Amino acid sequence: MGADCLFCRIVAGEIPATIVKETATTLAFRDIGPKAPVHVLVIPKEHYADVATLGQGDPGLAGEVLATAAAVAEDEGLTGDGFRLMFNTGPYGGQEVFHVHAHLLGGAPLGPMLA
Ligand code: D5M
Repeated sequence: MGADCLFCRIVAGEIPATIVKETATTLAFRDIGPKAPVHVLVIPKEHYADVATLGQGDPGLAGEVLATAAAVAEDEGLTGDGFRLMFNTGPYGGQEVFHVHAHLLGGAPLGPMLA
C-alpha cells in the first residue's frame, strides 16, 4: 500500500493530521469528524486492511496498537471514567478507511453500544 491509502499517506507525512502520540510502530491522531469530546484514531504504521488481518498477521503489532491506545487514554484523562475502543471492520461493520484503525472515544458518557 501507500499512494492509494489515506492513512499510509498520513504516516508518510503527505497529509496533515493532529498527531497525539507516535511510537516506532504506531501513530495516534485526532479523528477529523469527532463523535465524542475525545476521538482519536490509533493505527499501525504498517498497512493492514482491518483488525482481522492485523490480529492474525501480526498479533504483536496488534498489541502495540492497544498499548498506544491505552497510553493515549491515559494522556487524555479517560482512564477514570472509562472510554470506548472499537474497530469497525468491513462493510457491515461500517468501515470506510481500509487501513486498520482503533477508534478511541471518551470524555462523556457514550451510552450502551447496541441500544
Ligand atoms: O472510520 C474512518 C474514520 O476516519 C472516520 O471517523 C473519519 C476519519 N478520517 C477520515 N479522514 C481523516 C483524516 N484525514 N484525518 C483524520 N481522520 C480522518 P471507519 O471506522 O473506517 O468508518
